[in-house]
Amino acid sequence: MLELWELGGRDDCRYSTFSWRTRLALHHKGLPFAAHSIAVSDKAAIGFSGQGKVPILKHDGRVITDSWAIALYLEKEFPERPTLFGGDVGRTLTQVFNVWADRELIPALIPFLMHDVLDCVGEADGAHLRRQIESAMKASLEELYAGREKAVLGFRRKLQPVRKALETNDFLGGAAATYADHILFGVLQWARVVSPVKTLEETDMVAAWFERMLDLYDGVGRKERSRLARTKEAA
Ligand SMILES: N[C@@H](CCC(=O)N[C@@H](CS)C(=O)NCC(=O)O)C(=O)O
Repeated sequence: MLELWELGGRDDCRYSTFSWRTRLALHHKGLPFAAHSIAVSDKAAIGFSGQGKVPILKHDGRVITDSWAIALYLEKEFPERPTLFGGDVGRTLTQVFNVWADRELIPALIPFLMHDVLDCVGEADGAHLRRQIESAMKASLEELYAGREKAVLGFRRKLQPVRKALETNDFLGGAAATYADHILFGVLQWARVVSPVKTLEETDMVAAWFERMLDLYDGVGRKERSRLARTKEAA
C-alpha cells in the first residue's frame, strides 16, 4: 500500500512541483497509490512525517520525505519495475540534473509563479506562501512579479542544454522517459497549473516534449486542469 501527500489548492488543483516528480515516478513504476492533498499552511496534517514539506510517501508503514529520496527508495524497493535512472551512472547524472533544476530552474520561475499561485490557493495558504517567499527573496511578490518578462526569457535560456539533448532524443531518458524527464515535467507542470503566462514559446522543442509528457501514463499530467482551463470554465 502506497500513499502520497501533496499540495492541493482551490478546486483541489495539484500544484506542488516536487510532488509531480513523485507522482510520475509512481506511474512510471506502475504502482497504484492513494493521493492525499493538504493545504500548504496546514502543517498538522503532515506532522506524522516529522517535517513540513511534501511530497511524502508512506509505504508499508515507512515514511519517506524529499522527492529525490523517494525516487531512490522506489528504485531500490521495486527494481523489477521500469527503471527511473537506467543504472548507477544514470542515477548520478540524474542527481546532478535534480540539483540543477532545484537551484536554477525553480528560482527562475519564482518571480511570477509565486504571485500567480496566490489566485489558486485559500487565504491562509496565500499568506503562508507570501511570507515564505518574501523573506527568502528579500522582495515583495509584487516587486518580483514586475520582473516577470525578464524572468520568462531567463528561464527559456536556461533550457538550452535540454534542447540540445532533445534534438536527437524524444525524452531525456532517450527513447522513453525516465526520472530526469519527471523532474523537468514537475517544473513545467507547476507553471501550467498555476499561471496563465506562456512559459515556453509554442515552437520550442521543449514545448513539444512537454506535450509528449502530458500524454504519458494515460495522460495523468493532462488530466490535471491548467490554470487557463480553470479560468475559462469559471468565466
Ligand atoms: N527538497 C524537497 C523540497 C520539497 C518542497 O519544497 N516542497 C514544497 C511544495 S512543492 C512544500 O512542501 N512547501 C511547503 C512549505 O514550504 O511550507 C523535495 O525535493 O521534496
